[in-house]
Amino acid sequence: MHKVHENQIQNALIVYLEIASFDHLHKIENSYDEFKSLVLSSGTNIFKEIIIKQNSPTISTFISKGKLELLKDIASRGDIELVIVNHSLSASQARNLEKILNKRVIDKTELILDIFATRASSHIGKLQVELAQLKHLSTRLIRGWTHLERQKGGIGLRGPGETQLETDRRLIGKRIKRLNQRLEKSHKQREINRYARKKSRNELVAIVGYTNAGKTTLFNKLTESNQKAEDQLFATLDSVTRKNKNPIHGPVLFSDTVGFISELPTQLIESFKATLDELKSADMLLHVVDISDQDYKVKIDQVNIILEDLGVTEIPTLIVNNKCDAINPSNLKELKKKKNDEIFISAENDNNFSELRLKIYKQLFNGFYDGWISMENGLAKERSILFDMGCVQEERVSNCGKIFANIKISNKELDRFINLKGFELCHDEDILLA
Ligand SMILES: Nc1nc2c(ncn2[C@@H]2O[C@H](COP(=O)(O)OP(=O)(O)OP(=O)(O)O)[C@@H](O)[C@H]2O)c(=O)[nH]1
Ligand SMILES: [Mg+2]
Repeated sequence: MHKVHENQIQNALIVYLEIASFDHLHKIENSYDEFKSLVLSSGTNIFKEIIIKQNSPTISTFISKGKLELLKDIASRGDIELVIVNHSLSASQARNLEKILNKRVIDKTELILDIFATRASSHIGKLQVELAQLKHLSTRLIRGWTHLERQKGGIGLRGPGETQLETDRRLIGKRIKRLNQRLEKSHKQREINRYARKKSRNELVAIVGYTNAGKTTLFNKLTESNQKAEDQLFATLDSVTRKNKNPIHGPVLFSDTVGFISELPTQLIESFKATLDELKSADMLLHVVDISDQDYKVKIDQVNIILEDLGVTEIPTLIVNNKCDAINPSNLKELKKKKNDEIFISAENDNNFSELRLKIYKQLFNGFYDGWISMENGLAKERSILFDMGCVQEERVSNCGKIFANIKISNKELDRFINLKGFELCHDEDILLA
């Protein structure tokens, strides 16, 4: 499989193709800015970049013949080691381009796969990326990809009498099977963890959104964590789940997830599906949007498409418009007026997330009870649960041993106690009488 940068940084010619016949959406999906961010995130050195305007893609090489001559000329100069194209190419298009340019050609899918490959750090993440890479590779093999033939010996032993291609395909098939088995095992463990969470009554809030929207920055603030947040695409690959640090808000876990991108390679979605399956068990989604991005609307749609694909559209979702510091105040005012059921924050500069937290807790716990309760002295166990939960703000004991406690608790949690014999909500006056 291609590795754009295994040890050393490679010099790339990046080719940005603007296709006039593509519709608006398709153009944004392949925007120059996003493409450049992807290339930079992969750690490749942009040796030269070229913008090509073309009416429509050609079948055999995507790039038109005339432009290809020009490109060939540029690619043959200097120290260019590979050519990166801002579209997804078919196997034969990529192969034909490589033949003509005599350079390795990386398309958008491979670029994303490569970024994932270098970012994956957990056991499960690495397996998922390898699986996606192999699946991608096998589609290329089926159509007669010749890369492996060039790196003979790289992939393993060869059976007698078989062609290189058949052997490669068989070995890849085997490896895919083994990876699937190992992944299944890891996911079983995760399922057990998920079950434990349900049992412990923790609510799960998953943070989702387009890559680079600020998910990790928000996650860090909400959970006082220190995950890597960077101005890079796909800084986060592995989901991380942490407990909320604000105790009065009840037992909430926040989960930071891998960012989405338009045209996320299908092999990646498939491989990550099991991890993303965790989203299904979330009680709420925070969809983080970079509101300072001029293409934010398209990106919201792209994220929604993926959420739909993952089957999580039923989960209550709150749109969190982030990076409000980066847009002009009058625009912000307008946007707030238009989207009054959404939240506007700056995860980086603004520590005051009280409105956000309030919305979350309202959704999860159906609001709060903040007041006095009384408990007969037989309810010692319940009393200690309330203390453990950090709900008790003040406590008084009457002469006859009845306990009065001033608690702040979510209505959902309160439900556990409300029907117990000897447990009652009371008014402040009752306390005075006690
Ligand atoms: N101006 C501004 N920048 C922000 C804000 N929040 C995050 N950023 C920046 O946006 C970049 C991406 O932030 P991350 O938190 O890594 O974004 P992410 O959504 O986790 O990205 P991936 O994990 O790569 O998908 C970083 O450079 C952050 O510093 C904000 O409120 N305002
Ligand atoms: Mg992140």
